[in-house]
Amino acid sequence: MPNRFLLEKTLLWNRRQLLKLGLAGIGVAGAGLAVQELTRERRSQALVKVPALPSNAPAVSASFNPMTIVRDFDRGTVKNENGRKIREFRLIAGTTPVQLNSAVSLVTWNFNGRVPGPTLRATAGDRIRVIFLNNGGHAHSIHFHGIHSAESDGIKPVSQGAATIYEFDAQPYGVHLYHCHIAPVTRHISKGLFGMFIVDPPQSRPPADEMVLVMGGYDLNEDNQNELYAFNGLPNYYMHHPIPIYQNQLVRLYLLNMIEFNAAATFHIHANFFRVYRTGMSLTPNEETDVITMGTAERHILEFAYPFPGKYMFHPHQDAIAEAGCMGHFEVLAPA
Ligand SMILES: [Cu+2]
Repeated sequence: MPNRFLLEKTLLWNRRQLLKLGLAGIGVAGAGLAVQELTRERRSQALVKVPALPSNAPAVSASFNPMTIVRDFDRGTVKNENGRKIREFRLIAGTTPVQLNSAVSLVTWNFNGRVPGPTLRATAGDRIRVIFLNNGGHAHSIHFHGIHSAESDGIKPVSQGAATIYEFDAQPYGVHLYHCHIAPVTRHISKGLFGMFIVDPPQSRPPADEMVLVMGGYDLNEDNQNELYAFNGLPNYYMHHPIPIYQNQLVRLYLLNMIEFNAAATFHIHANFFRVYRTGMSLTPNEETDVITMGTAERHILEFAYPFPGKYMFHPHQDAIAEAGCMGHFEVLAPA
């Protein structure tokens, strides 16, 4: 994760808060496990050809670059405590001004300096520990989708400057999400406090070029309507900076709709069809189509491969949403 150093520094600075949470002494015994995890991941990645990212794709900051967000998965720190595998994540709520287009700058509320927040990733059955520090200036929280106890449900406000821990088992496998749950939730979400949470099945899915797209909307004047929309935080970003993929390479797209104020958003890819794994909860596809409708917080895995090189659009087929920023391209390249 690009901003790990920054996070460590911030959390070290807040060691007193960690001590209060009883966490300061935890986490020395997991090195062997972490190496095993990395090796498994590298072995499966070695089978997949992924084009280099375009070097001219601009970033908002060191921690916020939609081109790297596409293939950036945060697997946390793996630890072993009393024989139990723990996967520990650190999330910090903060505020970041973002130039959404040449005319509009917005102070986003976000996790770890980016919209969407980090794509957290675990395997079914892992014990998840999320250390949450709120530096966001308002009360916030993190509510995870999944199956867990009421105490870990993340609806209690965490005040500015305070920290808390959410702990639960990663279940069920699928593609899920997390978001702030402080009222008005529409405002906290539409300003950027959301992210994807992937729980892999115990048996891995076949190797693929895996990527993340999160659809969001920005209500700039607080009239409960969105004036701008985006994939992965920045309106029209992938329209100007297409996502490179290889011809005939299986792409596994983790797709989440976090658009508030619109009852639903659709998603369509040009010149192709995709297989849909609804909520990512099966290893066999539920249907094959070229446009899918998703309510807020709905998410799916889509799989496809492009047989012909060239540039292909992807966007919601509600064209008003597409034309207000939710628009992108894949650049399909002949294999090198
Ligand atoms: Cu919030």
